[in-house]
Amino acid sequence: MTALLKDKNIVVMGVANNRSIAWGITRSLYNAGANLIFTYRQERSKQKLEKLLEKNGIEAKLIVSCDVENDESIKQAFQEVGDQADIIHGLVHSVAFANTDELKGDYADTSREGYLTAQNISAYSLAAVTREARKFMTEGGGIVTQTYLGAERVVPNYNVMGVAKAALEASVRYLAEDVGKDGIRVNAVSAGPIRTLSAKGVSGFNDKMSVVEEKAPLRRQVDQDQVGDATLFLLSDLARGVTGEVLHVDSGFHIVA
Ligand code: NDP
Ligand code: N5H
Repeated sequence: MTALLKDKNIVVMGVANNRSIAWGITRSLYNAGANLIFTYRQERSKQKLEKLLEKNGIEAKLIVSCDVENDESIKQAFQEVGDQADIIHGLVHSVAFANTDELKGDYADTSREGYLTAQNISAYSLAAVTREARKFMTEGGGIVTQTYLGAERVVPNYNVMGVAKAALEASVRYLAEDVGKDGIRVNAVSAGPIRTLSAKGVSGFNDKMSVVEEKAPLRRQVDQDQVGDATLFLLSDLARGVTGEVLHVDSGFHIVA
């Protein structure tokens, strides 16, 4: 593939380990020639990331701490990125969180606190990071987040996260309007089920995976590399006419009744 992102500075948020969707995205962006900047929340994620980078011969331009629940942490992180990189050309938002006890049973039983936590980390954070990143996106660029079909349809157990993803997808559209005048595009990838650390242990995950193999037009699982390449497309100039869009990378599962 041609170096679609040669010399572009791209910030990647949400690598926890080698199974993370953000790690699949990292591989695609690296192969396309991008300079990579990473943010992490937990120290353990930073250590995993450093090992992965070393093992794969990838050099990060910068690795900074960023807890998206905290405005000051976001401000500091992007200020540091701006100081070191000067210009940001792209941003990958691949973070979400809900308490496990809210990811089962009735959505009606969601606590106020659990609802706010899911919205805070999984949806509001996209607006907050867009606000800070755009200050340094002086040459335009792309922002891509990760969503799931549970935003559009009732998927058992996804519950509070489905409502947070609906807010995230609406945010993609409102943010696209805000930053479009600066030549910045905002899009989402809606991936089919992929076994990651977040997905591990949540009830109903295995069933969701097998039904994709049975029913999706392509009759195969989705993997991190497919999401990585779609994210690369959305960040690159090939997608220069695309903004406010939700692109399904799900073997076509969402079109089937
Ligand atoms: P991972 O567990 O690998 O990644 C989740 C990431 O979220 C971790 O890196 C975690 O960082 C980060 N995170 C959580 N809370 C915060 C916070 N307050 N501040 C900063 N970072 C935070 O799982 P996935 O790769 O599966 O998830 C990535 C995205 O993909 C999510 O938005 C998810 O909803 C979405 N998605 C996943 C699908 C799947 O089947 N796996 C399908 C469709 C969408 P740390 O560990 O350092 O806390
Ligand atoms: C219908 C399904 C299966 C049921 C619902 C799953 C929802 C998962 C989303 C959230 C992000 C999972 C989550 O927050 C897990 C945490 O409570 C516990 N895990 C952690 O704290 C780990 C250590 C860290 C790294 O995780 C985070 N997030 O910080 C949906 C599936 C078919 C598809 C899917 C799994 C979608 C999705 O959005 O991830």
